[in-house]
Amino acid sequence: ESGKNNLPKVVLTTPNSLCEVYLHGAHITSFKTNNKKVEHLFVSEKSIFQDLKAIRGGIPLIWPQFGPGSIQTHGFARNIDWEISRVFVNDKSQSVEIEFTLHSSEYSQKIWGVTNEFKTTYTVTLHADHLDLGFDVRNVGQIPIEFQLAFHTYYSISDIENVHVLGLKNRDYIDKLDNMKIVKEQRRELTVRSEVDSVYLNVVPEQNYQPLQLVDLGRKQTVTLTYDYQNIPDVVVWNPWIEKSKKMDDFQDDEYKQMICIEVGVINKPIKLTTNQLFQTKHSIIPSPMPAKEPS
Ligand code: TA6
Repeated sequence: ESGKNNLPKVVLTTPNSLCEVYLHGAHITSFKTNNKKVEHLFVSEKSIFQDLKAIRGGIPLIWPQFGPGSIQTHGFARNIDWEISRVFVNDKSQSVEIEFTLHSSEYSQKIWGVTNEFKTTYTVTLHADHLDLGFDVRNVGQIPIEFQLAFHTYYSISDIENVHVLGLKNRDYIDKLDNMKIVKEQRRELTVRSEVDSVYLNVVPEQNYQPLQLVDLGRKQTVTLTYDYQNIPDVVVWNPWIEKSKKMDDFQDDEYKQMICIEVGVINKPIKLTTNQLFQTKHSIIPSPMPAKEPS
């Protein structure tokens, strides 16, 4: 169907859940559970739905660069249209799956700077109570390709003062607000009371592993983020706070209170793919009602 600004989008539903994806950037803009009543993703009221511009919110696909790339910040995958290559309804698991494909083109080669030949597929699987994302890249050219990847998810929250992130204690992070200094995270509960832009490195399970979770005391809800930590081990936490929000033309000044980005990806050590090599990874977003009391 046609979405904002008449951009084409698909809407996936199960009896309990809903997911909306624009072909532009294969960009997920809505993921609802609880009988389609609870929206887990934030999209800015001022988001601009037009070609060559990323939608502000939802799950931007950051590929093949994270950060200031050759020509576009955060790569080109989120700025161009993908095509739908498969839809699959799985009655057994009560899920519905859609696959998007992006082929290399002169546009991507211009942006990427070299004549890379790739076939990238992005699979979105909506379950009754969670969302599975799969991202595959095959190098179908004659030269090696190198890339970063991040699922740049904007979570919708009751208020920034009500939330904290679990699972990052004792992890090293690059503080992008302090000259890329590497700092060890001391906090079990990571709260946000000012601008934050941190790239946590190699967040892989250790003994008595605390899963990566976003706890929202206002919504009485926890979202657990699971991911293929061998391939996408890095985790970014970002909130623009007041000053940065004012500088973003596709973001309202006070919207920093309603969102937090927790982005799983591979940033610090880019992936290298030789001819015909296949990279595959996956990431799941699993909301659940918060336990009556925090596990001790
Ligand atoms: O993931 C955090 C970040 O890299 C921030 O530095 C900020 O630039 C944010 O992404 C949004 O970037 P965008 O290009 O979508 O405005």
